[in-house]
Amino acid sequence: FAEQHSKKYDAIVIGAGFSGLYMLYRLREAGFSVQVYEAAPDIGGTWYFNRYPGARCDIESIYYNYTFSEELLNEWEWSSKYAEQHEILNYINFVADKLDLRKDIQLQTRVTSAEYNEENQKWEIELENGSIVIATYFIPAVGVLSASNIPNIKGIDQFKGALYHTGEWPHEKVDFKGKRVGVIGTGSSGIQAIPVIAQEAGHLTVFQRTPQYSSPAHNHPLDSETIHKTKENFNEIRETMYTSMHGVPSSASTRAAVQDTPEERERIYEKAWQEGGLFSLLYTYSDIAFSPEANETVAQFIRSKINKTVHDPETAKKLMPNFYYGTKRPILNTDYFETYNRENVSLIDLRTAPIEEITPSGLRTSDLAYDLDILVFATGFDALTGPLLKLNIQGKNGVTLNEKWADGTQTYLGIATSGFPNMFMITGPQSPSVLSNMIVSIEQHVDWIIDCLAYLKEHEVEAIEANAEAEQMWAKQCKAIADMTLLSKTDSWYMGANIEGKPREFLAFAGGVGPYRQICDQVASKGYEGFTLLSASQQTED
Ligand code: NA7
Repeated sequence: FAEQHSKKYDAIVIGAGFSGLYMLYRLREAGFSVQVYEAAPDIGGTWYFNRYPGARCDIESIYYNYTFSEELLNEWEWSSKYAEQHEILNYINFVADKLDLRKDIQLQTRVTSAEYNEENQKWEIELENGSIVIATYFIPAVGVLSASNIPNIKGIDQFKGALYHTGEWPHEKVDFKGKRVGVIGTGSSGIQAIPVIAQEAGHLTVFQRTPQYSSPAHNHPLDSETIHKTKENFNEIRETMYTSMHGVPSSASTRAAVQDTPEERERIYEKAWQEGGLFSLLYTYSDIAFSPEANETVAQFIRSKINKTVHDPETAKKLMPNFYYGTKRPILNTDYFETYNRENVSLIDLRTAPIEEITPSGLRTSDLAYDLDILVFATGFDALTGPLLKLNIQGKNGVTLNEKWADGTQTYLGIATSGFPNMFMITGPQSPSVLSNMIVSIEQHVDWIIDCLAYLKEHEVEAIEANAEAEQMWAKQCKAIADMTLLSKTDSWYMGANIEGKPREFLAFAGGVGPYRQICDQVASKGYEGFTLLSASQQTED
């Protein structure tokens, strides 16, 4: 039935954020028929949903844009060093209009399942209204931080006030004026939102479980000279981003922290602190990401900054982070620690008194009750695997992705997974995406996928599938690299540690954006080594 009556495309892409839009553009340019489905009422993905107060990108705006088109680069101008959510969303809309992308995007259309039909080697994708569409290639471009995590706290449905999650922020302005506001969570989202909410709220209570390292963003309007210079030199800048560790045009020093005196280290850390880049402190020395001793020197530097900023010693003590610096994504802030000096802000340490219950009038920890009008969950996401597992994907032999990944994630290059032919993930788990400037990773994945599809077409290949051995090797490699660093020694969402019952494993490739690109290119140049290619005549090539 599905085969006869359904719409058919070469490719179906799910999601109209940065990755889905670029995938659509490249597929169309390469002559493939393509349809994008987006659950939201409009395009933008992450930047459509994360419109909480203070939301902005932690990568410098001049590097946080598509790099594939000179025209787009030249026509767009960012207003500040770190762009706000609404400006990034404007940029996405500008690109969509410029490239005439909307005509192939169906909005407000949630994909409810996707099933691989082994007989005809096609994907059957079911939409919320029950209709089925058919595609040769299935490309989930669903992002890595799009499945909001609202912890299952007792009584959560009883709350009579307004309840929000930062990742699903409403379009209407939330009025905090004079209100008693509670924020749960002090990750990147909480740290961005807290200073802005504090300026308006009657009283803000921050419920903190784990104190975080954070350094000042020193955000400022961009001057025309910086913009001009960036545009003029973009070819070289792009090359440096592509071959870098994190997708930005800077890199770590080759000097070890232990080689310097404490005074010299202090001078170097202070300079990085004043510069304000996301990776500035991490890049001061070569051994910060690897050596506990070196790491402690920068951790101590940040703690002393917190101490100097926060007036009340008790509050300062509660704000002291004590995990390895850089093993969670570094956080830039604007007046975050200063906010705790305000009269209308209080900090509750959930490590000494955990939340026991949400009540109709607020929240109760093990020792006190708090009356609240508004409760903001800045509690993060079921990162990386969460958005994919929500899609109900079924591959060969009736095996679902949820079954396959129940005990651990298995991918090849973070792009494909065995048993799911012709499915390509953009910025999937076990790729460097979350450790990088996301757009650089997105473009690299999309470009690789397009080259792969062109190859398949040229060689009359019907189906491509990752080999189980190749993905086992890839998982081992991801783990080995993470274990060489301090990354896997901290409970973070990179480790799946923020979601109850999620397998504990390092979910990214930590070897760097540049080396990863080389590996992917090598795989392609060897005729897609590690994949099985099934040709039209059912001949298997390797
Ligand atoms: P994060 O970084 O996952 O932060 C979530 C915060 O919420 C973090 O402080 C958590 O504490 C806290 N949290 C989560 N669940 C609970 C419960 N049940 N009780 C109390 N506190 C809780 O998410 P963000 O949205 O801030 O940032 C995600 C990424 O977006 C970020 O890395 C950037 O790349 C952009 P915990 O640390 O788990 O103790």
